[in-house]
Amino acid sequence: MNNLQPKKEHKFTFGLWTVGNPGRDPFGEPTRQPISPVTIVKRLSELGAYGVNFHDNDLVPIDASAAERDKIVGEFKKALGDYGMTVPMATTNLFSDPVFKDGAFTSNDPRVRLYAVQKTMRAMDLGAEVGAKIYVFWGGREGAEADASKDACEAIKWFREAMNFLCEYSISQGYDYKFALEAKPNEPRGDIYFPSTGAYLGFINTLDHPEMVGVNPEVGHEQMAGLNFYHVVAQALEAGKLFHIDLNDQKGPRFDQDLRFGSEGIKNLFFLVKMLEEKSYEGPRHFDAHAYRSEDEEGVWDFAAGCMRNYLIFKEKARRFNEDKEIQSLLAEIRSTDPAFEPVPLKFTKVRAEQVKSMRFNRAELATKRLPYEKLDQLVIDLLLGVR
Ligand code: DIG
Ligand code: MN
Ligand code: MN
Repeated sequence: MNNLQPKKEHKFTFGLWTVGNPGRDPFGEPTRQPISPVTIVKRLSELGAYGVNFHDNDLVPIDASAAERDKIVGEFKKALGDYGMTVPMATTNLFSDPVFKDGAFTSNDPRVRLYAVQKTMRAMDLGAEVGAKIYVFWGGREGAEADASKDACEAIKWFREAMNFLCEYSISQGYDYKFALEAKPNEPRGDIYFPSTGAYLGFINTLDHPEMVGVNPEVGHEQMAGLNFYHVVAQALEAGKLFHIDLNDQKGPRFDQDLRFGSEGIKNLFFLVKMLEEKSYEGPRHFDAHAYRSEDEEGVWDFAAGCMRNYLIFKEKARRFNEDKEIQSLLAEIRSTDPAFEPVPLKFTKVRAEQVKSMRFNRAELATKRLPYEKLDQLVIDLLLGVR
């Protein structure tokens, strides 16, 4: 199988925090030395990536002076130019600093809520300065352990007023951002508000500028809730709200593993890639994942290469699926119906309503239709395992 070399046209991106993850976890200290943003830009470009993303503090430390900020941003912008890399997305770290211990936009303390908006505006300025056009919001601390502590309806209102204010800020600054909301059911909070992409799709329509706001589904986050990620993304894509996507992998419902893309859920991610490619998703293929804690720095770059390689393997397998005569003939059989059947278009008119109501169906006969899904699914397994 050739054409597995990542190219800029594939739009593969990584967050500075992903390949820069030092291997810390809740039960252990870092196992790797930090990697500078300039080194990350260089190495990812050499691997064939298209761009990098960042939280404000991945690039500029929270207490950096204005002069330090300008120096860091200057070096970063030079590296982007030197290595031909872009910054499609930026986001805010509203979860690491202790000030956000009870949430950011949904903190019980109005001072913290306003500080979170201020921090986000400054991070939006930074993102715009390096060309980002997508702005992600992951509310990692927007939630609760003790529900007595916060009125969940009030928390949603606080979140909405922050989003409405920041949409207006983007418009007033001429940043032309597309906001992408990222869901997660829990961790680090006991429960996180807006636990799934579907929850956000319902929330977006309550905003003042719903047209500016979409979603950023992450594989592992939906799978933590036991959901089928391919189905989740299909709804977002079909609604025109897939503004960004966080690709990684997960061994089913457990803590957020952020594993190398394609390392676990092979069949589900195959159908995901097939859909992204065939439904002309135009956004970045962002890997929000990190290497195993046991890896050294070389292993980090093996991890990054593996994410992109697996995406391209699934893309090539999708091409073979579409060219596979046996698979396509089975699909034609499954989707066939009685040639004499005259369907009624479900575009309502009173005439059509009467037509549908007066149609005669033979339930017993309909129930006899053959559905060779076992054979079809086995052909997919054969395809993915390289047997056909
Ligand atoms: C975690 O999955 C979150 C944070 O890493 C970040 O805010 C967002 C950006 O993709 N994903
Ligand atoms: Mn995650
Ligand atoms: Mn993410």
